Amino acid sequence: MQRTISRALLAAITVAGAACGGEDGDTTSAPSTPYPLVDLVSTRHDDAVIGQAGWAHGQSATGDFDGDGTPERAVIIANAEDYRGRVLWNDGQIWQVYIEEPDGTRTYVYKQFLQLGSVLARVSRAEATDRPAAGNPAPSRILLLEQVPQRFSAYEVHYTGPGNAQVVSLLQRDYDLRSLFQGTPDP
Ligand SMILES: [Ca+2]
Repeated sequence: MQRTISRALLAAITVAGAACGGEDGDTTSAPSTPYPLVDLVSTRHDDAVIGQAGWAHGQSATGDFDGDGTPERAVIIANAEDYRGRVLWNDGQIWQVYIEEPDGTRTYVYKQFLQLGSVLARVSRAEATDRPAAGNPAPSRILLLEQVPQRFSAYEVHYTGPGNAQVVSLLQRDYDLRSLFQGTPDP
């Protein structure tokens, strides 16, 4: 079973900005954050999974992202080619990020084609203020750092269960990033 972020959520975001988007029957609660919500799941791209042919870039991390005491797996993949065990990058790749429950249910939070860009994913332990109640496990967060030659962005994923995830935009800023660091090893 595969689920993506509700399209109704995007409509609610468009109308209400960063405010709580509950007016369209959205049952998920907006994260308590001053940052705006964004929908980064493009419907142009079919769901892909780690290890799938043609998706040579795949990394995963475990964490309790919904705070229910059971770990899920977060996965980031890109449809880069593979040649003799080495990842071959083209000018552009589709990048996808999803959270997978132990039963295999996947919730996609990111699907984007990036031209000359990349996404770095990290798992963050939640701060104490994020704990829903004393004694409850604090949910981990997924941080996504996205860079393309003209923009640098940072996102935080809030996952509350299968089919329920929201992404807040911590930073989306236009830059000219074409001047690269050079050296060894090649980053
Ligand atoms: Ca969990």
